[in-house]
Amino acid sequence: MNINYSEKIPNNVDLSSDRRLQRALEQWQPKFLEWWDELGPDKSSELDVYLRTAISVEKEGWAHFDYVKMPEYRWGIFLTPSDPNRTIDFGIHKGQPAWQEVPGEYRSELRRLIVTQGDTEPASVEQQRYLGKTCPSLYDLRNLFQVNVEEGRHLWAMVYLLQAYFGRDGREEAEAMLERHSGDQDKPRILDAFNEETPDWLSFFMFTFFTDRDGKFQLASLAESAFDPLSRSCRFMLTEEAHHMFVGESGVGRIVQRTCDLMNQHKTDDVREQGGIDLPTLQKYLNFHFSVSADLFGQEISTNAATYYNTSLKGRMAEAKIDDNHLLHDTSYPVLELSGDKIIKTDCPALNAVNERLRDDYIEDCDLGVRRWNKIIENSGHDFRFKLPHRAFNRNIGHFSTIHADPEGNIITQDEWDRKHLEWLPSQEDRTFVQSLMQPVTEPGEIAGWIAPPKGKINRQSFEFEFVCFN
Ligand code: BYC
Ligand code: FE
Ligand code: FE
Repeated sequence: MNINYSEKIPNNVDLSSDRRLQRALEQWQPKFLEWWDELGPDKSSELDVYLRTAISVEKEGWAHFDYVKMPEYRWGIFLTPSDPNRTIDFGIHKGQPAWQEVPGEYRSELRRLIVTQGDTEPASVEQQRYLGKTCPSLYDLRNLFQVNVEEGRHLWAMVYLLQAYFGRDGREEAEAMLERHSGDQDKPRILDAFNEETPDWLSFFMFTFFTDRDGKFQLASLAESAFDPLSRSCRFMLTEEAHHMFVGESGVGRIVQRTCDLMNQHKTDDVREQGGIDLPTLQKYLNFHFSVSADLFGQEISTNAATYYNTSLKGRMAEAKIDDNHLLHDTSYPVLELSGDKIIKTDCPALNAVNERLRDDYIEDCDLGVRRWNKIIENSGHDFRFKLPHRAFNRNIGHFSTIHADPEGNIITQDEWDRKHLEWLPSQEDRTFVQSLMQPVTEPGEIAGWIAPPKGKINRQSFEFEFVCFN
């Protein structure tokens, strides 16, 4: 399953055998590059960046590292190998062979799912556009760029599906991917989290921890899809996603480590004067990114999600590992709901609660990471612990968007919220402080004072390596 790099668009889908599709994608390619130049990483086109490129879609194939100028990165179309015997695992089409074409009756739903997924990818690149200016080290700069080129490739993955399987509509949607922009007043990105700013590296690490993790769970659900090309695209994307979450978890972990070191060295909890980010401020950023990302799972009770599941378009995470009949007819699932001024648990039809179930899986996964951060604090001898806020906190989608809740999940009045929310979410002052720490460090082996150096290596290259060359 090697990737053909001799073609203009690297691929493992035998693109040259479909001239029409090849031409459509070759027409889209310069528009993508124009978009990258205009809204991708700022002032980065001349840098030599030590990037990995996929050489095969097999597990061991991930290993080619070399210096690349990003505009010359080989974005392409890579699907995991096809399994000709694959059958559908859930919904009314359960047991039937997976689809190699889009059934006419599901065309618009599938298109919508693919467009929503695809839209997030370039959005994140736009959000992260200026971070290169303030990188804490060359190691981190390289990781940022690695994430950016891979999100660019994820856009290619969805654009391929649109152009290959959705005809004229698909071509129009592919164009629109480059016309909506993060935070744009007139043509914003589709999902709210992707219109927020990512103005500093703390936000970037929180984003890759919390928001890229939504990517992991959504992609895992789409990987269950009966539409086999979508499933195979998402499976390969998931192999790239693991690195993004590593960047987030280790990035925040290194900040926590540095903060604790400063606390010990200076015998104080308030390390701002020492140029560190105090733990309560980190908790506020965590609260913000968790709550904004929780919205990405949609409404708790969703007929869209029920339809997607019932018609075998989008499954649950790891469908094959779940021990039930994979139909969800006549079964229930516990969901938190509002009842007057209380939050109560109610059993809801499981089919309508698919979004909430995925959010539950997500929260559990987030919590594991938070525990690992807490271990760092504990090992440094401090009592402070991070905590995920309650899911009702600071929500804009679903039941809880109509009320205010504190991080513990107590419903509070508008008045209380107005008085207290800046104890829980970053204030302008917090943001200004964090921004003030964002001074670029671009000498090999050096690092900013608010974050600890990494422990691991990239392809056996240690932290001192010149991961990005400014010629
Ligand atoms: N913002 O029935 P509901 C990633 C709308 S991240 C704005 O619950 P559904 C990445 C909704 O559209 C993964 N609007 O909706 C990470 C609907 O509108 P209509 C991205 C929202 O469809 C980092 C209405 O509210 N992938 O890859 O069940 C870096 C009713 O809601 C939002 C996907 O999302 C929102 N947050 O659930 C780079 C997978 N939530 O019909 C990349 C594809 C809901 O009333 N998308 N609405 O007009 C989906 O599966 C679904 O669209 C959603 C929403 C789960 C997002
Ligand atoms: Fe992605
Ligand atoms: Fe990602």
